[in-house]
Amino acid sequence: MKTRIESVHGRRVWDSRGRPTIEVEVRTAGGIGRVIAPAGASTGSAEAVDRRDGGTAFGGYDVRGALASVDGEIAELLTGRDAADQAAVDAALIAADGTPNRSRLGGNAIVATSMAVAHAAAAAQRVSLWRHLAQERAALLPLPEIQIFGGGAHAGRRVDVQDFMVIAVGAGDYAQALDWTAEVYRAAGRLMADAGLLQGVADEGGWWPAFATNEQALDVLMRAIEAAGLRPGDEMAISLDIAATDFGRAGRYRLAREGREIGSDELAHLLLGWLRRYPIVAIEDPLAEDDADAWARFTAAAGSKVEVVGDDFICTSAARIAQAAASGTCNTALLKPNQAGTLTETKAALDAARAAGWESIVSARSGETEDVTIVHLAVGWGVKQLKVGSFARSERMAKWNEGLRIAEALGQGGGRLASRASFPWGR
Ligand code: 2PG
Ligand code: MG
Repeated sequence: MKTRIESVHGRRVWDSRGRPTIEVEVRTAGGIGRVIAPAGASTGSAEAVDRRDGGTAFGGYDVRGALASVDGEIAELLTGRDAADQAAVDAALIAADGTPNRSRLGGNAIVATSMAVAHAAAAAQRVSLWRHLAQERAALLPLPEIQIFGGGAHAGRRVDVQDFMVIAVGAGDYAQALDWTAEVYRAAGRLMADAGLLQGVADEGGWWPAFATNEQALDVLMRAIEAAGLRPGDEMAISLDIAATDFGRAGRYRLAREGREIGSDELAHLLLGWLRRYPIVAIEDPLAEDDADAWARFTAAAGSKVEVVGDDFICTSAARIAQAAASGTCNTALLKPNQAGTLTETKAALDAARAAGWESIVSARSGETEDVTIVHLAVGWGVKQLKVGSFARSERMAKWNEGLRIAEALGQGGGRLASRASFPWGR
């Protein structure tokens, strides 16, 4: 059997924040699968957790323990199994770990293994992972959601909002979406430098701003879109990740920039004001993960054309999505494989989102590497949107560039996107 797993090997490598992480290599007679685990900074409490060594070396972020899981228990567990049976592999990993949050073997060890197994199965068929996942389905490229400014936990809380992003809603294809975003990114950097507001780049490659308020960021973003020769709203829309779990608890939110604390309704009111004043089509984690009632009120008030995206709130969990759908707390799922734990659980979350009539966005983490697996997941599963951080730094560009390669392999020149009318804001 070409897909029989012959060996599983872990390797300690480094991520985009210069922290140790795990690469897993799965070998079958038919080919090799290799994946590097990413790592988040703004995390939800229901996520699968990475196993880190603690102590003083590398700030406690070392992964020798997780590495031992891969080379020891995990290798023993999977050797001889069929890499083509992803569900069985993932079930075995989950059962062997035995904890609800993967803390024993390590979420980092497990997610890299799970995805490396998928790559190995694809390699044995001599196809790329996206094609292996898409089977006969006609594949589309995902519409990119790209960060222009970084804030929150990714930029020393220089602004409260974590991601100020753009979505090229008027782009004709994937390549054009990247072209337009590149111009907006450049224009934003130039405007900020001219105004003395530029302090380098944040964790995901977005400009590290010295804005006085969150609104100033939105205003500069609008000017950057116009300076790039694009029509805000029509051609280039705005998307925000508030990442409110990072600065809110028990219905109270601390706006560090403005030095004040506000309640859930006040925060919702502030954000709804932005939705009226700026062409915002998606807003992620507008409230904290422990503020479900306020989420429901916000989502009802934001209306059906805005994607209200659950990240920390949902943690890529099928059960949490079903629950959130029943209570109307959001309408779009952010899908991060390392939050769910395995590929099978990530796909289950996508299926739950689809069953609820939600949109989905496949997402990278703030700690990334050259690994491009998530692009293959988005294309292979037919997910219409992809979030990877900014338009700088090679751990981000590797993923945007992989989309261009897939577009070419599909014979789609620029890379066909889902029709505008298939998105909530396009209806
Ligand atoms: C998020 C991600 C990516 P992190 O909050 O959506 O921007 O950040 O990986 O730190 O959770
Ligand atoms: Mg987020």
